Amino acid sequence: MPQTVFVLNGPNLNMLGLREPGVYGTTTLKDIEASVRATAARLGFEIDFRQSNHEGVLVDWIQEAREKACGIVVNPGAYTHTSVALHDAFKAVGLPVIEVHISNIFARESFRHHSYVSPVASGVLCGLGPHGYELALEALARIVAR
Ligand code: CA2
Repeated sequence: MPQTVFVLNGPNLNMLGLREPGVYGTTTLKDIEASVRATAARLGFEIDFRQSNHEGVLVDWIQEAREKACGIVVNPGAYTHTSVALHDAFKAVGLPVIEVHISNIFARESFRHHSYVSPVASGVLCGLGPHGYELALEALARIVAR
């Protein structure tokens, strides 16, 4: 039976490609979902791709992943820099987590330099644009095959 990866996206990522193309490019979240699904098909993963603007909904989905997924790819959006709740949820779920950021958060404002998610992630990809999502899946494939 194929293994499922949850690909979770946080606040405002539904706006990708529609605003601020100078920072985030012109690729939409739908485009990212399509490329993630193509990569997953090659790697033999099922994908559950979701976006929410609500912190508690993301916590619920992380807990749901415990029952349904072999790993999580997450772009937590701005909650990256604020959310102890996401930190605790990832720690509790005990699944491999790859954190993705489209932009290079270290080349931006100092408030983006700290992540509450990174200490509980298996790996972090940032600044590689939407391609980071595909690379995150590749990394997860290696981790779950161990
Ligand atoms: O670079 C990333 O992927 C971020 O996670 C994106 C977040 C930001 O808060 C993080 O610091 C870095 C913001 C996502 C909002 O995306 C928008 C896209 C278009 C228009 C407005 C927001």
